[in-house]
Amino acid sequence: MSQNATTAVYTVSGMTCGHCVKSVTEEVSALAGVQAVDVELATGKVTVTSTTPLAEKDVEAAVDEAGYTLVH
Ligand SMILES: [Cu+2]
Repeated sequence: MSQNATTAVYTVSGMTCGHCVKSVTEEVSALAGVQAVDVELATGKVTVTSTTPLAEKDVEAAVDEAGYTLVH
C-alpha cells in the first residue's frame, strides 16, 4: 500500500446480502485512485482506501449507481 494512501469510512444503507456488498465494492472500486474497498454488511460501513481523498459526491454517485444510498 502506498504511504500516501488515505482512508475514509462511509455508511451505506440498503445492503442486505453478499450480492449487495459485491455491487457496492465494484462501483466504488471503479472510482479513480481507489486502492481498496471493505464493506461490512452488518453495519453498512464502507471503508475506502485511495491514493488521494475522494469527493463525497463521487462516492455517493458510485453507491447510487450500485442501487444503494450513502448515509450522511
Ligand atoms: Cu443483496
